[in-house]
Formats: sequence, C-alpha cells, structure tokens
Amino acid sequence: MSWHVLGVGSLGSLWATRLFRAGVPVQLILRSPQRLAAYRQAGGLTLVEQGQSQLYAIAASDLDDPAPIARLLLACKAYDAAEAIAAVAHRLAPGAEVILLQNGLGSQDEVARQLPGRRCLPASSTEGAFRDGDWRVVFAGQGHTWLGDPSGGSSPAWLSDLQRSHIPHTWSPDILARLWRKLALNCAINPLTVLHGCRNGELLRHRDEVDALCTELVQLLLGNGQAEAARDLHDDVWRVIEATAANYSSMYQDVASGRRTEISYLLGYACAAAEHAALQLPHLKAVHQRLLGHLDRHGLPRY
Ligand code: NAD
Ligand code: KPL
Repeated sequence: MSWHVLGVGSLGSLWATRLFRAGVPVQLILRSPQRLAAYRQAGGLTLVEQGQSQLYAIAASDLDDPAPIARLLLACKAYDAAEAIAAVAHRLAPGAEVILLQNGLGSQDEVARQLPGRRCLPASSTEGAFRDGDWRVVFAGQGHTWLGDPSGGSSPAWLSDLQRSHIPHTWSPDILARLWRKLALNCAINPLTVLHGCRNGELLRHRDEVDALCTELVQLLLGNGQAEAARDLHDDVWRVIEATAANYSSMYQDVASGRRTEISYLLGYACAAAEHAALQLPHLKAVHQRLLGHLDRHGLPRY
C-alpha cells in the first residue's frame, strides 16, 4: 500500500525521501500541473544530509489525479491544513488513515471535522529540516516523532515502514498530552524570542517573563485536563532553552524571513482555550497582544 504525501515542503520531503530510499512505496501530491511540471523538470527531490546531496525520483501527481488514497501524510503548515485536506478528501478510501504533521493545536480538529469515518493521527516532531532550494531539503537536526490516535485506537502495522526508513518514532498512547506540552513549550519560548529579537539562550536575560508565562501555561494545561502535560513544565522550558541556546526559534525565523507564522495555532489557540475555560491569564494575553502588534508592524498576517 502506497503512502501519499501532501505538502512537499521541509518535513514532507524529509519523510518522502527516507521512505522512498528504504523501498517503501510513496507518491507526492503537488498542488498544480505547473508544480508537477517543475518537479518533473528537477527530476525528483534532493535530500541533503551531512553535506551530501542525493536525488530521489519519487513518483508524483497533482490534485486532479483521481487515484484513491489509503494512507496520507499531511505535511503542510497548520494554517494550510484544512484547505489542503479539502482538495483530496474525496480521494480518501474508506478506512484511510491521515497522519497530521502540524505543529500547535487546532488544525488537527479542523482536518478531522472534514473527514468523518477516517482515522486522523496527529504527530509531534522534533526533527529539523529546511529547504535550500526548490525540491531540495536539508536534514538539519536529528529528532524524534511521536504519533498517536486521540480516539485511543491501537498502533498501526505501517509503523514498520517508519522503522525500515529509519524515521525515529514512538507510538504515543496520549498524543494530545504531547501536543499540549509542545504547544506550552512553544508559547513560553517562541513569542519572547520574537519580541526580544534574540536566540533562545538569550531568554536567560528575561527570566521573569519566561517564568510568569510558565506559571500561566501550567494553569492553562490543568484547566484543560492536561495534568500530565503540565508536570515539571518550568524545568522543561529551561532545559529546552539551554539545549537550544544557540538557535533561533522557528517563529523568530519565520518573522525574520517575512513568512507567515503559526500564531493562531500556538498563542492564539492557548488564549482561546484560556477564555473557554474562564481562566484569567494576563501575561499570556499580553504577550499575544504584543506579538500581534509586532506582526502588524512587520506587515505579517495576525492569524
Ligand atoms: P513547509 O512550508 O516547508 O512545507 C509545507 C508545504 O506544504 C509547502 O511546500 C507548501 O507549498 C505545501 N502546501 C501548502 N498548502 C498546500 C496545499 N493546499 N496543497 C498542497 N501543498 C500545500 O513547512 P514545514 O517546515 O515542512 O512544516 C510543516 C509543519 O511541521 C508545520 O506545522 C511546522 O511547524 C512543523 N514542523 C516543522 C519542522 C521543520 O524543521 N521544518 C520541525 C517540526 C515541526
Ligand atoms: O520547537 C521549538 C521551535 O523553535 O519551534 C523550540 C526549539 C522548542 C523552541 O520553542
């Protein structure tokens, strides 16, 4: 059974090339005949790993291909997920499974609402990749991916494809807790790196702000039934800041490159969840407002 990959950017390409080179059947879905023609012109996807480039001639089609899809990796940004899935929903076979590689929270529900009866499996990844050209992906950071079924279903047999492809992964019995924890980490770190224009490690100079956010994020997690995700959050935030001290956060990089951020699925989601749970979290709300102002000043979307 073939994998289909929709969202052939950094992570989608990283997965597709590793599946392909392990001999796992995989096909790319490109968003237009023009993109398909450009891809064919390039001859495939190039993976750059430890300075070595390798071209992989992975099969591809565009959205008009009517072939049914049994297993789909959706690897676009959170804000594109709902629209992307709408274009292929009619092709998903009964019993199809969709792996959702989006950061943050909210997009997973937007997708699942469009796919009644299909199995949606959110994933959370710490792998790092970026594109250094069209149809080229650089594997920039080893990491791990957790996948799971929020409805509690059992682990799928195709995890062996990931094993065979050397994609480090773990089936997570509580994937929602993982997503909430990652959301909290991202909310504690990323917006402040944007507002202070600094690397993760430089947040040490803004310890009070980080700590105040952590305290409120713990309240947010507890108020949303995520006690496990709340455990030792402060310590974990400072551990991540130290471990990634020299890095610029993904949100910092998005803003610096003039790219749209995933704010609605990170701080935006957190603030909406706080309001829904009738929680007063003034620091979180203030950082959200400051970040929106910053995006306005940089001409970037506030959603
Ligand atoms: P990306 O921007 O590199 O790739 C997304 C791709 O999806 C692009 O090629 C875009 O053209 C395509 N796309 C968007 N809408 C589409 C549509 N309607 N139809 C077809 N294709 C469409 O993004 P990325 O960096 O791979 O990130 C994907 C998700 O993974 C994000 O939520 C991100 O936060 C998360 N993530 C990324 C990394 C990383 O290192 N890149 C690490 C961890 C998590
Ligand atoms: O995931 C991250 C990001 O930059 O998006 C870390 C490194 C954890 C910072 O929040």
